Amino acid sequence: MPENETTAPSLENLLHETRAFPPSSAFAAQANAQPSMYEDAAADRLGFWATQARDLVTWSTPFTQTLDWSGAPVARWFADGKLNAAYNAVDRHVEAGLGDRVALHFEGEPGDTRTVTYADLQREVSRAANALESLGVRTGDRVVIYLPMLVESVVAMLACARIGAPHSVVFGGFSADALRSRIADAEAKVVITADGGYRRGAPSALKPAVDEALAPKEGAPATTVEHVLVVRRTGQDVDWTEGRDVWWHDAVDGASEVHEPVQVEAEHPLFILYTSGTTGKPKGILHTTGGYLTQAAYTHKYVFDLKPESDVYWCTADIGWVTGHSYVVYGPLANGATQVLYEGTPDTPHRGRWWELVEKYKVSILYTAPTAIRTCMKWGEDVPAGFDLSSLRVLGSVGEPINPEAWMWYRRVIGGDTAPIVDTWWQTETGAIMISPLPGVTATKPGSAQVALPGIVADVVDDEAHSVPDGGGGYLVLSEPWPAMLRGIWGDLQRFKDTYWSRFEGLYFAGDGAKKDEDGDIWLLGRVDDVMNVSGHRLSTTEIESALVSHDVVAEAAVVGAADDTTGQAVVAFVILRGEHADRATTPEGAEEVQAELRNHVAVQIGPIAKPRRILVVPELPKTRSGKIMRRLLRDVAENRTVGDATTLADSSVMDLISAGLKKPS
Ligand code: 6R9
Repeated sequence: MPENETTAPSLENLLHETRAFPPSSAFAAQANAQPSMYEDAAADRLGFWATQARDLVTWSTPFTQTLDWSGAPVARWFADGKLNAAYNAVDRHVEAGLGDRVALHFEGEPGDTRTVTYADLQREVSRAANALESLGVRTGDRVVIYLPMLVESVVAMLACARIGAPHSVVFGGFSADALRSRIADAEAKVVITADGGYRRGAPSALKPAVDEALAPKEGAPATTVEHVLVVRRTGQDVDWTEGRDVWWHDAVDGASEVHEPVQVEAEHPLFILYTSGTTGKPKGILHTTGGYLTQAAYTHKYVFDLKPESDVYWCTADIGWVTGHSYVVYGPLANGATQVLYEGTPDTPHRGRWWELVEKYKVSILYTAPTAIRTCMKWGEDVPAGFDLSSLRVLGSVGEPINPEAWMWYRRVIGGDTAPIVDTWWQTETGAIMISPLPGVTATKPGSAQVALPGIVADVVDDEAHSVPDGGGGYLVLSEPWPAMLRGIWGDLQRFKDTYWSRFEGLYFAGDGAKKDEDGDIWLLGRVDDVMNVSGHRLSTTEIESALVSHDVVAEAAVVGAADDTTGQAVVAFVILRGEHADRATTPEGAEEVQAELRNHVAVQIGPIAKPRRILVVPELPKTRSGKIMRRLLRDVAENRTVGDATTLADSSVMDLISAGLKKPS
């Protein structure tokens, strides 16, 4: 077992979890997935993927070669084929006579709605692609998208894909600084944003963060951005830079609704998505077109049992996360699905908002995160009980391990005790779902992602890379290349190799602890590195530590993720104040003031999502002789446990000092 895995308390529960829910015969009889898929893929893995790529994706130039792994660990899938991702997501459905099918049921937080058919989407995406081209965007140029959940967000991504201009979506909750560094790293030519979006019943501005991110800053390179395209959503006032800023409606509404999609090579970059790593600098995860689209469509069809003619699908993820890319935009649209797109928060204007939407649109497939489920559990069963949820027939979970209790609640209260739950394990890096039950085939187990999908090879290994026996625990690895795998870290091939391929020879190291049960099913146990998972969002301890240390009063900081019932993990920070500020924290009021200041500082530097739940001012940090902070011990403190073995500390009295300090009334 990895020593520093983060979810130790729940491991005990997991080991005793023995319930299983076999599929009903009625579900199995109509299921897309068949048990034979596992055998087919095992017998001829590459042939299996080639079949998926031909069946689910339309190629303008068919590929003849499935996988080229000669440049490992950078894979080339379907490399001599050509295609366009936006054409696959939109135009081909219109050409097949499905133009009138609803692609998006948009629901704004204030209650405004918009119904977008595939034919509408084709016109909108074409107009937006023409508008981007008139702003100078060409195939290969990068476009940063910083938007709330709007129809325009989906349109913007597809317009980029139509031109072959890789997009990089930055979550709207990230700060100007985070946005600046991502724009700079991607060397973006255009930024697409909005005046603001609706959040918890009020307009929340976005454009000022873009203005700040693009303003000249000492020590920062001059920006590469030539234009900012601004969607009018809330109507709030915005500052305007003439010549640079352009309203979306001015550029897009009048543009031609005819646009020829650019057919790109399968390995042409589709997007860059930044994610937290173990060092402070976010990693630009690079995905290409053909393999990514194949696996996004394949997983969406089989894992969710999608029947595009009759299902209404809803994935609650924001497009700023990879789940929004693969399971709001590319997977569902490639499969011609009808989906719900919701702008706001689950409790605005009331705590039943999600369930109201399920009832209103007769949602049949719901894909969400454990943190949301636990929040709903906290609000009580009465809330969903007030709505008709009988349309739901498949439930999905993603983002972090789902504890058996939340799984059972999800099944019983939301799924009416019948809808199968698919607990889907994957990462920004994997591009699409890798480990998940298949509804209609797998007998599901509460809390386990269970089995690698047909075509995927995963294992759990020990420190020496040996596969652990059933019942054993270790590290999750992926043993064979897969179509949607990342093709690298933008501009940093060495970091790609070091991060994922250096731990175990020839195996992809996912950074997650896992165990195999007696049936060989996989149970995920959380991160084994210094990446936290807060409400299903990855945050780097190092990144938050550097943000804290950049504040004048802080000398040193250590951040840990402490187990939290609702958010999975919560950020807890330990800080040492600089000598000249040390006395500020000697009174409870003073300490509170410092804590508030630091929390805001982190929000500004990274984004509100990274704000520490608790900040503890301490006199020292526990360090090993080599100077590495022993986060395990701090986690013990943060989770109110007896502090574990501290013998490898350079100074073993440090923990007493910390514990004593914290016992003082504050
Ligand atoms: C899709 C996504 C990836 C990390 C991953 C793991 C955790 C995601 C999970 C899960 C247990 C699941 N994770 N799904 N852990 N069970 N079903 O979340 O991508 O934001 O890159 O996070 O999330 O720790 O390594 P990303």
